[in-house]
Amino acid sequence: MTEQIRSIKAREILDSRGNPTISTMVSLSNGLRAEASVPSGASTGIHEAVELRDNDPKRFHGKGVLKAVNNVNTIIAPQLIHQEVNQQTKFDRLMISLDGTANKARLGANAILSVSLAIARAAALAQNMPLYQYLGILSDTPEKDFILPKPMMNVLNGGKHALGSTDMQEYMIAPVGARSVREAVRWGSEVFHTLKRLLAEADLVTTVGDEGGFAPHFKTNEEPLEFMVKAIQTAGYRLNEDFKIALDPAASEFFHDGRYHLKIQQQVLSSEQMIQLYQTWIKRWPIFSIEDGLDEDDWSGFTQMTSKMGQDIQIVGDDLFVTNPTRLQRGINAKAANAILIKPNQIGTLTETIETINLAKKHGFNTIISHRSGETCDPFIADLAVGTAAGQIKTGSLSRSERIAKYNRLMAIELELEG
Ligand code: 2PG
Ligand code: MG
Repeated sequence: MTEQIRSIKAREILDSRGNPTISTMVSLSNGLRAEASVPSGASTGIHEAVELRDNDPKRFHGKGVLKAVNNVNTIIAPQLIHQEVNQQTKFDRLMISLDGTANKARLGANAILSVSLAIARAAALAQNMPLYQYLGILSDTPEKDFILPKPMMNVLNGGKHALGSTDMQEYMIAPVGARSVREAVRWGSEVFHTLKRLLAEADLVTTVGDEGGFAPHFKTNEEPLEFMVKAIQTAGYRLNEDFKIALDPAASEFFHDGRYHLKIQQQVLSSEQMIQLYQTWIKRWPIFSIEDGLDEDDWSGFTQMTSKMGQDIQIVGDDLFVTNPTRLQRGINAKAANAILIKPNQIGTLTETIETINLAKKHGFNTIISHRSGETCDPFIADLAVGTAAGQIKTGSLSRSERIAKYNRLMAIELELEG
């Protein structure tokens, strides 16, 4: 027996880009309260569950979320109150059926997820348990398997997260040789600040993009790689042993009419040519992971890329899979990747998120828990990464509090687990 839910109340808040998003508070019969908020993407996959927005041009340029808030307060809440809080799967299934659509278009995946996450946090609190421990129970992850995730840190932002920069969206450093999250964060921060100095010395701007990485006007999509390598070495670290590089081109954003359009170099490439480009890159730079290297519906391209490069590097599906077990199963069958990015708001409930993680693991896919480009300071994904033993996390650069909140939470969990 755990506590009963006394009330569920949603409200509109702002995300890190200053756009509205939803936050939900669950109160329990013993007075405990837990809140969770939902992030929002910019390079969203077309197969993601629906983020319900008001489309009322008089408020927030149509981006208000009062409909989603109202759906929580008037449709979802009455169904859940007075019930024991510790029933995550039942509540998630109930919300899915209340919604009744395939992509959560009626109630909104943002509305549903805010309740789903707040319920989990409240249930953990009611049992006097850290959130990651409760998520371990929900995902059938034994505590002895808990691991701190290896981070991928997005130090150079482009694409939709920093207009005017590179075609490709994310250039990440991964401190693979660090022995703890504390060490990974320190190393990352040192390289980040070294990179800032190198950019300034080259007369490039050092303002940051949506995920806290720098976003200068590079002349090519390769130039960022040169700067990263130089920053890693100048900060006193070794390529490969200490740091590797990960990329998220978010290729759906520059895929039109069946071709990949790399604007800053005025190139128009086919799938095969994109794969060739990545092959030359992985020979030249210590790249160990490429996410969404191709368009979200370029299944045959992904299969080709995985057969050519999947032995050497991690091929990650983000927009390709949208944290959806059905799309992931298709990818497993087609050998279209060997890793999946996990974003709870792409699918809309915690239960489905965990199902997708477990399906991926069962088939030997790596799992990377991820933030969105529009975030809040809610560090839920840090606990999710530990409690599901995901292995990796992607939560932005070494600046901006909504990114740092996740690193700080991971460092706290690490200390707690060390005892
Ligand atoms: C991505 C994400 C997060 P967005 O493509 O992986 O980095 O971006 O949230 O804009 O979809
Ligand atoms: Mg991505």
